[in-house]
Amino acid sequence: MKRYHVMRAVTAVAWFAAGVIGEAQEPAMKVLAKGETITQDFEGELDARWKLTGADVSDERAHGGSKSLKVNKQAELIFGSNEDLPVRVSMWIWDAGEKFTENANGPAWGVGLANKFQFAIRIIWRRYMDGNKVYAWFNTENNKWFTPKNTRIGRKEGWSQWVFDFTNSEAVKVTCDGKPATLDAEWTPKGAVSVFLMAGKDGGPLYVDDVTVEYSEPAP
Ligand SMILES: [Ca+2]
Repeated sequence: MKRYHVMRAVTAVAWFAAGVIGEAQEPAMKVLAKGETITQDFEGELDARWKLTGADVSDERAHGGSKSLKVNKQAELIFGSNEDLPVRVSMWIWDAGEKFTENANGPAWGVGLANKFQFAIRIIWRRYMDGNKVYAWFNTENNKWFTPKNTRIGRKEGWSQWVFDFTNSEAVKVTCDGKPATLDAEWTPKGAVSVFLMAGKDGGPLYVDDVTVEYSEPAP
């Protein structure tokens, strides 16, 4: 027993010496500054601010170039910290076109908020919301993923460009190929700290391409 503890201590010292334990600590995160833009086309190296869990660059589909990010579980590009930033987030999302006849929870894409909740579009199907025809939106501060709201944007198979525009906090907009989603002010955030992507148990993996996050200087 004693010998076992000594062995563990020796192992820990060896790891520390090798830098394994030291490197496991999170490096200080670089927060997006005013005037900066992040562009991710998944053709080259990924921005270090991505946190990928069951997600990887794939050449199965692409909106631009030959690759996209395939999300089987979750991916988050964290560009802010404890304050929602008035950014404009744009991304191309692949809708596999799958149709449902009973409750379904498909992929979700949107933004993470400073309060640790998410504001996202999601493919779902409920008896009271025909997710074969429209996309739902959620603010997970409102009852997690149990309260879908209707974007009134029609489902479309293939690639679509989604924009989450917080540049005017009094008129936040979410659009799909330029069409505005129906939102309600109570659950519409004023900004974001990350790009948030999540696969569901239905609707196939989520593919995303050509992500941009712009933090513009305020208009003069
Ligand atoms: Ca690409």
